[in-house]
Amino acid sequence: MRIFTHPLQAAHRPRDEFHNGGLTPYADVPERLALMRAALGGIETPPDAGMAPILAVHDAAYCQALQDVPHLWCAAGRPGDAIPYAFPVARRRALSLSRVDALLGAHAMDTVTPLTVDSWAAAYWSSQSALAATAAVVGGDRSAFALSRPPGHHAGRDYCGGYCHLNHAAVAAQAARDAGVARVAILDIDYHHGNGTQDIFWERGDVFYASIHADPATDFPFYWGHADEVGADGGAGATLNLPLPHGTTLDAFRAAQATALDAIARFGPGLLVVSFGADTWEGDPISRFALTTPSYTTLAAEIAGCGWPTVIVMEGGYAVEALGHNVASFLAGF
Ligand code: Q9C
Ligand code: ZN
Repeated sequence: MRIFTHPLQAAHRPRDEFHNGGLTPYADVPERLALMRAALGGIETPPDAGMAPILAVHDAAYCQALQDVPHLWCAAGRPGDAIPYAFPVARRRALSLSRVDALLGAHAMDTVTPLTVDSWAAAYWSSQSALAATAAVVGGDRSAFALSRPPGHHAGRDYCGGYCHLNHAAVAAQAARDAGVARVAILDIDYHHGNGTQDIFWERGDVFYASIHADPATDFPFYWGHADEVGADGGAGATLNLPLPHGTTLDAFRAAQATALDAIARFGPGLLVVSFGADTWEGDPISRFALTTPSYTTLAAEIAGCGWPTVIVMEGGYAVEALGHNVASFLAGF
């Protein structure tokens, strides 16, 4: 299986995230990439497919804000990384606001996703990795892996959040559509609900989104991923949410994945994008599921058994020392 990642993905290194009343060390450390690289062989650097496939999913002003905000932050003489503190929760609309806090808050959903001057390049190349993997699969490969980092599934068309800036899985799915694949499914098996991916395709019937995740009643992102969210308009019925409780082990996860795969089979995709997070692992420092390293081979084999051409995109997983083994275990199932 071809694997894509770019060295600039490691440049993004925020110091802290703000939650639970204070600053704590940022969980999405660049060492995640080094350990995944070490556990996998034959990694390729993606070609640069430019902005067009990113702008097919993301708002242009948002992409510009991601690039401008860290520089405006520095120019304002601010210490540390750029973290928003005010959010337009009511009557959100396009305003051209020059103050960095207003620009940032208008494009963010939380305070755990600081921006640095290197964030844009890391996110951009993570999307390019996803695009290279998609091109390989559209070109006839059975599967390919985008070693994306920072992750993507919490990012929406015009907002960042949950350590995510650009939604690589959405960029991959849209690129497959634009390459002529009529129906694309996304299976999201990160511990957290992929609110950004769901939001981007909420009203679309051509891209099916299924997610298995910790119940948002107890876990981030709280406001999305509840079982009654099924999409709307042309996308009504093309979103499937399967929340699970803390302590979930392989058997219950497998049953949920079987439900998701059945729904995807009924949808009939020409290509599958898997948003894969290893934060479902028993030792993950910010999560509460109990999958083991061998669990991932089992889950992946069941996905592979469905026979759809598959693009795998890396999302979360914060037990850094185990991450390489968990990713290698998942890819072994293919
Ligand atoms: N106790 C992804 O896995 N929660 N994002 C911070 C931790 C944010 C995770 C609080 C988790 C975001 C892609
Ligand atoms: Zn996650």
